[in-house]
Amino acid sequence: MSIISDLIYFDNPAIWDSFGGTSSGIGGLTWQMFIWSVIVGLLVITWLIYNLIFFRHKEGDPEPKDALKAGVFPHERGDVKIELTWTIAPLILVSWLTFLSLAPLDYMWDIPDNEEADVTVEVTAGSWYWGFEYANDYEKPDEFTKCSSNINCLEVPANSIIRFNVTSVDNLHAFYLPDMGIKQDAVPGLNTATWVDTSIVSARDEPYRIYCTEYCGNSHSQMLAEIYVTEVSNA
Ligand SMILES: [Cu+2]
Repeated sequence: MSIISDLIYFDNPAIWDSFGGTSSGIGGLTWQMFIWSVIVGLLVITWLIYNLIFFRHKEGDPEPKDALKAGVFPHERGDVKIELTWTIAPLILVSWLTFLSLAPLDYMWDIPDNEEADVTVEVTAGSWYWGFEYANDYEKPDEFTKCSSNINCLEVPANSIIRFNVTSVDNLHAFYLPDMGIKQDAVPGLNTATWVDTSIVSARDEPYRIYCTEYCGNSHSQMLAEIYVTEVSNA
């Protein structure tokens, strides 16, 4: 697969797999964001170094007529072609990346409602803990044995759609599960929601980590919780 077609095609499972990802679509996007950042970065840095070296003022150089003067915009240096290029090229690039972002954003924002989700979890953030409560009289399967309390520990079934209703009892926090690619603000007085399909991660005995990713005071960095993804026979 050539680098050109990698840049053009949104769907690229092979490359996403090598990035340790979970979905071909989102992986294609991540790869594109990365490679375009490298290309733009290289162009800018090369251009900067070229200008630093070739336009450096040397001893004995005469003062040019378009020399920079404090407070005066050097109109003589204008170049319509360059101006148009660095306006239009980034515009096309940003429009393209925005277009690519629509599909994964739509996927993320298409949150299953309580009936569509296999499990709905009420997530309550407080300084500094995560509280979890199953909603809709969900009956905990017998296989769920890993959490001794519903503070800072959550167990969910594998291969299931989990909806999280998130809120906070005091100040801003943010519910963050990097392994599953989700993050949602926890705002006092506001009910936010997010969801995950647990088939994107493997069921295992060790937990996945949950972090707070909105600075919320002294013990923000210790505001950690665990989520276990457990194989359930009748899920
Ligand atoms: Cu925090």
